[in-house]
Amino acid sequence: LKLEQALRSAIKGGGLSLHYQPKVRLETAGVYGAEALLRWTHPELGPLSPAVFIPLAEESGLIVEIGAWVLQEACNALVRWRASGQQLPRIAVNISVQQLEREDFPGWLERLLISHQLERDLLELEITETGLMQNEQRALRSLVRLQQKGFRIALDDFGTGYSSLSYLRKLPLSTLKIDRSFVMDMSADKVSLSIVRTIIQLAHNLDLDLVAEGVEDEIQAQLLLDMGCEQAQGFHYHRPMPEADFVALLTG
Ligand code: G
Ligand code: G
Ligand code: NA
Ligand code: MN
Repeated sequence: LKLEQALRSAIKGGGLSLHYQPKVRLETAGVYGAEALLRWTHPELGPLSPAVFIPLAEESGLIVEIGAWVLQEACNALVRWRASGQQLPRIAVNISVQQLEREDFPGWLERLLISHQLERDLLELEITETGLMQNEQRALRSLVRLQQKGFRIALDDFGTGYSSLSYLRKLPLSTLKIDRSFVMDMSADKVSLSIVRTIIQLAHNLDLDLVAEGVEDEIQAQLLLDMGCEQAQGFHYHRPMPEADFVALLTG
C-alpha cells in the first residue's frame, strides 16, 4: 500500500520517465522506431523494475493514470524530437487492457495527438492477448475504433497466448511481434525455428508488419533475415536507453 501511494505521487510529481528501445531494420541495422518502456525511480528504494510495479498498478487500477502519463510523455517526446528537423521515429507504447476498457479512451487518444499536431500512425499500441482475455468485448470495441481513427496496433509476445490464431481473426492489427522466447531458442531448437518461420510466413500472408523481439546475437539476426523477417528489437542492437541517448542515436 505504501508503494502504491509512492506510485500515485510519482504520477503527479515526477519520478517516472520513459526509456526507449530502438527497433531496427535487419538489413541495415538502421533505426526506424522505438518501444517506450516505463521507468520509476522510487525516492527511497531507487530504480524499480516495471515487472514489479506494473502488476501493482494493474491491481490497484492506477495503470489507467500511468498509461495516460506514458502516452502524454511519448507525444511530448515526439514534439521535442520534431524540433530537431529529423524524420520522426514511430513510438510503440504498451497498453493495458484496463485502458482499452474505458469507453472514452479512443477519443481521448485522438484529442491527444491533435493537440500535439502529430500524425496518428506515429504511435503504435502494443497489446498482449493474455491481457485481452480478461475483458474481450469492450477491449475489442476500443481497438476497432482506434484502428478506424488511424492508430496502429501491435500484438505483443505473439505465440505465447492460449489462442493466438483465433485472435488474428478478431483483432484489427497492423503488426505482430514474435515473442522473444522463440527467438532465443531458435538456433538450438528446431521446433522454435519452425515456429518462427511459420509466424514470418503468416505475417506475410496476412500483410502484417512483423518485428522479432529479443534478438541477442548475430546468428539470430542472420537466421531471421534469411527467413524473410525484416525488423527486430533486442540487446544485439540496442538496450532500452534514456531519451538523450536515443536522440543522439537518431541524429547520428
Ligand atoms: O523494460 P522491462 O523489460 O523491464 O519491462 C518489463 C515489463 O513491463 C514488460 O513486459 C513491459 O511490457 C512492461 N512495461 C514497460 N513499460 C510499460 C508501460 O508503459 N505500460 C505497461 N502497461 N507495461 C509496461
Ligand atoms: O514484450 P515486452 O513489452 O514484455 O518486452 C519489453 C522487455 O523486453 C523490456 O523489458 C526489455 O528490456 C526486454 N528486452 C528487450 N530486448 C531484449 C533482449 O534482447 N533480451 C532480453 N532478455 N530481453 C529483452
Ligand atoms: Na511490449
Ligand atoms: Mn513482448
